[in-house]
Amino acid sequence: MIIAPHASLRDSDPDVVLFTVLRPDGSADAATCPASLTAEVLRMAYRHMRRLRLLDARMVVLQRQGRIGFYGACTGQEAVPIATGLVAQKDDWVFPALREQSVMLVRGYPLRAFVAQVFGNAGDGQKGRQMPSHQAGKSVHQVSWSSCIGPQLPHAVGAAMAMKLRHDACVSFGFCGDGATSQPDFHAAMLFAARFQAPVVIVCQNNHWAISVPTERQTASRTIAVKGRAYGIPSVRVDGNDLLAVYKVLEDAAGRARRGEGPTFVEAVTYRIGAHSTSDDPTRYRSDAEVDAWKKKDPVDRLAKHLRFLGLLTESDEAKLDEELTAEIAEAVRDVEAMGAPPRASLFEDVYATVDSILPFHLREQREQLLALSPLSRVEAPPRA
Ligand SMILES: Cc1ncc(C[n+]2csc(CCOP(=O)(O)OP(=O)(O)O)c2C)c(N)n1
Repeated sequence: MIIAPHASLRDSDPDVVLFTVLRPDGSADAATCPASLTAEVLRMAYRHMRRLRLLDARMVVLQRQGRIGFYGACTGQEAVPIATGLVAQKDDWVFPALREQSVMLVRGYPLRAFVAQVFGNAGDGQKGRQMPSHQAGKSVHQVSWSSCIGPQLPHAVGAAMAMKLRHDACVSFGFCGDGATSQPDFHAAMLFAARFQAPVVIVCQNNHWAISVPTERQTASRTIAVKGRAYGIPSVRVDGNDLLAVYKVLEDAAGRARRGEGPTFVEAVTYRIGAHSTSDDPTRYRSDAEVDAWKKKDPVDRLAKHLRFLGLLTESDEAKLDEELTAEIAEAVRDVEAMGAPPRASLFEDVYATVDSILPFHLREQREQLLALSPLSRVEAPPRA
């Protein structure tokens, strides 16, 4: 089992023990702090955490202003996607659930293309076909967030099996929320990953709520991590708001997968500070007191405190960074919002390998009809019978 006798473990019961590295005073446990988290990586991690925090906030405002249709923020859960982006290597693959879209930003996906996906316009690599926030990026090996809860896990395990069969030293990262662990897909993925020792890291972000259903109503298991142990997968329960701890656990898990030692299951204990999505009002099912208690454990604040403790960040650095990131996001939004809709003809692309030679005659006809419409024409719906 990965669950190991670290000095910072708070409870000797392996079902509930929570791995942490950061201490309340901002220092880190030297015995467990990963050596690869150099000052440079820590600074980069903080930059990505702040950028994501500001980006999510901006996108939620745009939705409220009616400028985008939908957004799924991960406020309060930034440590897991940012640590994943830092740990993942170029050829690894990422299969996100609802809170990990930003992994691709850490892996070099352009901010403008990311924002354009939310607008679904001509700058969107998915040509406006996916729901906003359901990001995907082939260049950074990230598969789309699935609206259905759970299927990305069998996909992640399947991709891992392909890597194994091809003897690629790559890792597949699959994500889910606590609610998704009640889905059959979760169990199929865990069973298969364990039985065939797939090089996969399955991460459950336990943010305590599946929309309005609290975790204690979701499952009778004592923790989520114990479910991995039942399948015979080394499992670890980590403080999901402690970037250093999450990084360490993911780095170890990816190393195991790369060395052919099989899957790891991670329960990252965290909290969704904001709404489930812009379609949700969490004040209807949870108390302000609960939210306020978790705000005190904010992952971005905790990393900032650590950087201040190490002398790597001052108040003026923080202000300057926020100013710079806010301007970067504002510029991206301004540029993207000015883009037009995706070209009409793009509707007919991507289903057939080469559009002109293989597109069936009826679709060719429809494409010609669509292209013949003047730019401002609207296709009128037929009158109701
Ligand atoms: C198969 C399926 N069932 C139900 C839904 C509706 N739904 C969307 S998100 C969600 C909750 C997901 O909770 P969790 O897995 O804990 O992830 P979180 O949103 O907390 O990150 C539900 C039930 C869905 N999208 N797909």
